[in-house]
Amino acid sequence: MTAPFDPAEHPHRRRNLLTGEWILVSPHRMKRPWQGQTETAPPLSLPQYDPSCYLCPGNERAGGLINPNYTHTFVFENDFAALRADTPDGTLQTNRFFQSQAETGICRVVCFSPRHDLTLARMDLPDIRRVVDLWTQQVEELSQRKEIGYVQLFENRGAMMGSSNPHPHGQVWATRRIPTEPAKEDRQQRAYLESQGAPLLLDYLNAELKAGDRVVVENEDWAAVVPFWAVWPFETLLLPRRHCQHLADLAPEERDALSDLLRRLLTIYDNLFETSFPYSMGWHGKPATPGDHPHWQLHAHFFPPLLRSSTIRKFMVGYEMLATPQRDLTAEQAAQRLRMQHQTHYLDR
Ligand code: H2U
Ligand code: ZN
Repeated sequence: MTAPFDPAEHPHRRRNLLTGEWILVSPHRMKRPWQGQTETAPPLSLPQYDPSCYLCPGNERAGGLINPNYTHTFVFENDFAALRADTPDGTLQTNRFFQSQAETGICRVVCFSPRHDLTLARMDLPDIRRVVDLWTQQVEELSQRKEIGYVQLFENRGAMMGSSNPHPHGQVWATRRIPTEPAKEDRQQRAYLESQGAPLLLDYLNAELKAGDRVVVENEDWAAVVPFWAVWPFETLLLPRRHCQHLADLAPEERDALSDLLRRLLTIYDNLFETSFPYSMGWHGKPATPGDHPHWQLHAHFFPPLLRSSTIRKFMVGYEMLATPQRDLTAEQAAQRLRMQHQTHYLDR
């Protein structure tokens, strides 16, 4: 006789409600040996100012412009922008096989701090709050432009995630059209509101808080969970408890609470493998297209690549590329590992 189904032991599929896509969970595979590639851990200490860094105050950037001697945050137009505001509009191709469209947009780089050696996890709360304010102000300003349909804020942190520079920074890409991932979330959230009469992610968060086993950290206004459908080993989803459609909806206290939650979550991440934890993170909120978007709930995704240590990462290859994303460690096991971490940074202990 076989034992009854146990999600902590047996392979199963889980559905990502935000995309409508399925992922595969294979908990029994965690014990397999690893003889593959290992990564180089980030350097242990960096200088506070690096004369060769193109983001440090007063330095010359690759495009030849000089950064001001900024004291907190600093935003500039990306010198190698992927999109331009002045690209002529129009559908280039409507051929059945060769379809293309002109796309316009604005790309900016946002420096979180003048200090070359810091990360968001290592910054003081008032300075993290300044970053939250900066993100908010970028979303507000860019969403008001009639030629912008979506504002994507993101951060690539660490060489492993392709970040070009350790100086704490993120990016903003604002586009005419809604990009692929937010468009999937738009469809899923809209369908849920239409059928259930409430925003999907508000109902989802309440269900997660009730279940408890995927919650990582929370405060009065925010919670971070390893989503039920997480693909990356230590992926998290950060959600406000109240219905907020985008960053500009947050009250001042909610921005403070967000700064607190970010600091705690990122400290937990750094403590997990005692390293400056790499990730790609970004905010998803309501599009800037005309009309109301009551189905939208603001959230941030954190996608960290590390699996077992500061030098062993998960690869999204083979089956993931050709069939469906797969993970070994369950979301519940990952959340438990994260919850066990100190909320004081290992470098401060
Ligand atoms: P990462 O977030 O992946 O590190 O990228 C940093 C961005 O900074 C990248 O998009 C831009 C690059 O185009 N950049 C400038 O705009 N000016 C520079 O002098 C170097 C890098
Ligand atoms: Zn720097």
